[in-house]
Amino acid sequence: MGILNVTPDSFSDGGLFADAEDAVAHGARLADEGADIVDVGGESTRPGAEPVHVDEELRRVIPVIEGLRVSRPDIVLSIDTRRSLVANEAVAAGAAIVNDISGGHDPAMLRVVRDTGAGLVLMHMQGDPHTMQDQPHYDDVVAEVHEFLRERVEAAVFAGVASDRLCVDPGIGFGKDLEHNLALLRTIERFHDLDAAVLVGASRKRFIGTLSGVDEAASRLEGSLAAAVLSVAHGADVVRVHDVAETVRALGVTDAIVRGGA
Ligand code: 9MG
Repeated sequence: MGILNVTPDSFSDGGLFADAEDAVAHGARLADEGADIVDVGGESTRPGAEPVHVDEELRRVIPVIEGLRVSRPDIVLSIDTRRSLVANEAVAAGAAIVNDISGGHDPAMLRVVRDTGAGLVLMHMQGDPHTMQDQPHYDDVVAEVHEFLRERVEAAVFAGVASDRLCVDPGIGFGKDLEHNLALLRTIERFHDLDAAVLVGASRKRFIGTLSGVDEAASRLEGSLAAAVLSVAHGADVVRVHDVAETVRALGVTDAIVRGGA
């Protein structure tokens, strides 16, 4: 899954693709580099980010989804949003998947996904982007994140979303400190018993900068590759990344070693 942030303030590429035409061109480039899915987001979720008004979120993402649908109908698009209204409009415009970092917190989200037949990524987050890194706390991070996702999968299936349309995501960096992130990355296999695909998003995140000593987010390629490779080796089905070409090459080797997929 390639990341297409249409925001002025995302942590590693904020402002780069805020113009719809540039964003469409970048989305096409991500697909050409090997992304199976392009994830379009109009609200920054970096720690400390302020929420954006729904009209502004729609203004950012809908022209990009429409532009990609017309120019590149071959690309599978996902919409990165917490709002059912945005999800609904985005699916009508051409998105096939809803990537919801709140795990379906908006009461109408599961109904929108059911009615549109979209796929759904349910992610775990402690708190919200504005406050989530203010001393996150867990007694047992893996058990608590697993239980949250189990409950959200159950709620989605109860709401009528087909279980083969679901993906779960432990939410690396969302209300988690370094040790929480590492504990989750070491135990990715645990999430497979939830009967959904498993997605991991670690690309360029702060813990990678901390571990590799790289301050600038856009320069965290090597650490991001290490996280993607190990996530897939431990059973992740999807990795959400900025550096698609490099990740695809690294995962080709990973797949051959781990699964004999050469
Ligand atoms: C939008 N977004 C930012 N980080 C993410 C992650 O780790 N997972 C998912 N599903 N979405 C994310």
